[in-house]
Amino acid sequence: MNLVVYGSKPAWGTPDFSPFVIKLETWLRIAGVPYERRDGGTPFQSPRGKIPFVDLDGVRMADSQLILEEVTRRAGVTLDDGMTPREQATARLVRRTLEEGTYFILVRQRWLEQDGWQEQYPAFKVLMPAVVAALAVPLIRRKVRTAAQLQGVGRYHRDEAFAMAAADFAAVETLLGDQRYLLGDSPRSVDATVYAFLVAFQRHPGETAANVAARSPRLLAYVERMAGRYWDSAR
Ligand SMILES: N[C@@H](CCC(=O)N[C@@H](CS)C(=O)NCC(=O)O)C(=O)O
Repeated sequence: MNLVVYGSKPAWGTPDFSPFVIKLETWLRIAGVPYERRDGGTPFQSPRGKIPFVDLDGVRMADSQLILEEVTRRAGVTLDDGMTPREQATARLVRRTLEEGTYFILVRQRWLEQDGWQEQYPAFKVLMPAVVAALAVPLIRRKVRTAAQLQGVGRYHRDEAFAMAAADFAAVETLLGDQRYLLGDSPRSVDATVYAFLVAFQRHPGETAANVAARSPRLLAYVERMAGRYWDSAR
């Protein structure tokens, strides 16, 4: 199997701007599936208009979850074998909470809050030539603002939004308890998502309630454990 993963670029001491790229790469590392990583992927090159996307045996496909499910089939990955129905349900709900809920609070922090934007703009604009950035970045930001309104995260007060993400991380922390990984002694697929969103909030320079909750001693220790095992510890 030949697999090329396209991400954007590392940011804030994490492997990628996009938590979904971090998720996919972390999952491939947990599963022991070799891949080649390429920086500079853009939504315009992706069949679903989002990153990550991959070339899997020469066929381009997108969506971190659909990619990992296809890789699981092709490579015979057994990472989630033997999980009880209750563990499967927990994993699904945690994954979708972080990816479809908490994610939009991350987007809001980076793109729509003044303090977040001061960090985001200089880091993001270098992804493209300066003339393109001057035109494209305001357009992307307007699109993000509209998306935040439609999705709903843009309709909360700032403190309400960050309190929701903080509560998501508190729930993850409760499930984790004293275990090494979310569901016990060994990592499962869901740990790739948990790691991605925790590392994104932990290492972003922001100081919102969400960043603070993600940086609890137990969640910091979890990320260090994952990073030490699957990434060089700098990331
Ligand atoms: N469900 C997708 C979500 C991917 C996603 O939202 N990627 C963002 C970056 S974090 C993106 O490419 N956004 C560009 C856009 O929406 O135009 C996955 O799991 O891959």
